[in-house]
Amino acid sequence: MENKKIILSGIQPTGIATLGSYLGALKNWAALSDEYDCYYTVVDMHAITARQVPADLRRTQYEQVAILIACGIDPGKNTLFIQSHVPAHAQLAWVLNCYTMFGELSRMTQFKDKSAKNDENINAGLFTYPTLQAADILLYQADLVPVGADQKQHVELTRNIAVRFNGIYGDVFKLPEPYIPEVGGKIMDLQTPTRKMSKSEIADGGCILMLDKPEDILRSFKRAVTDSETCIRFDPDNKPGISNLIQIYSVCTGKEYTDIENEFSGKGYGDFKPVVGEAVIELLRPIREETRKILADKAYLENVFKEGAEKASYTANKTLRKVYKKIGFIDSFLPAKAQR
Ligand code: ATP
Ligand code: LTN
Repeated sequence: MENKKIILSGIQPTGIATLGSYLGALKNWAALSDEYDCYYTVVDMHAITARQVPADLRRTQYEQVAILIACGIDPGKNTLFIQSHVPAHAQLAWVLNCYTMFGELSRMTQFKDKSAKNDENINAGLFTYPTLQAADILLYQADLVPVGADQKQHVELTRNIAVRFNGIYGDVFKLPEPYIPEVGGKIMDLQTPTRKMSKSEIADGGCILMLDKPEDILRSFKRAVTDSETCIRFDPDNKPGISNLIQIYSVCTGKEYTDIENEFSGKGYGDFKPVVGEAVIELLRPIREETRKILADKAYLENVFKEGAEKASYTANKTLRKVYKKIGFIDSFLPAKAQR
């Protein structure tokens, strides 16, 4: 355990995770979980940067943790926890805010996109969202951060903050690397294939959620927007819809793009779309069934939350104590050492 490299990643409990989140991030979370010492967190504090219905937020946190376990992440071997259960995240985020520049945060594309979409609620939390994410990562001295391509900029900012802090105080933080899959790093919406598939845009059927029923998944794939040609060829600039389907089929089956093009040469979109839909259904079926079983045992999940928070706090408080000491806060008022 001690010599393994460390992974941290997070997912927002703002709804059921999408097929995009699964292929871009969660699939890797599970694949890496035997080889690394993994900390996976459900980031409720990030979620409230957009207005949430409290009862829905509470429910989706249970669902999200159940989905992670159903994906193959064993809470006995990894640390699975809810962000707000470990106060060190908020504490380090405040410190890091004082080492992050206004200009840096203004350049974050996620902030620009989200504030453009919701100009009624451009709150300070949405602006400083990346410093809380940096705290998530740096508290655990993570080597790797498995995420989708959209999060690369936030991991780069995290490195910049860490370099700045280390430059002043010595080696406090390890510099993390993003881990983004070559295929699947950016799954596009099935109705608007020039836009990332996202759970905040589920209205038009272009988004597949991990717990969707097989018949709904198949219907969404049959209706996927393509182009006016007929040939199945990977060309994201000119054929974004069909290229997205090829990408999805490739991650589901492990087949190369050229093999897929050959397999479907001479066949039409009407043949290809349901085959991709079926591959996704089979990929998600065991996860959906297992999630339902896990969700039936609330006491088990609450025990996972509790043990996860204890394990995470132990590591997080070690880093926080070091940071507080370096910046000149007085030791004796630091949080008591957590027991492991
Ligand atoms: P929202 O759309 O509400 O902002 P999201 O779906 O982008 O949320 P999360 O569910 O918190 O955000 O993302 C969890 C992980 O999944 C992140 O690592 C993110 O990069 C990845 N991810 C999300 N959507 C996609 C996608 N369409 N393709 C690949 N990876 C994705
Ligand atoms: N910002 C990410 C979620 C997130 C995260 C993290 C990812 C919060 N903290 C730490 C990796 C590491 C998102 O919007 N998907």
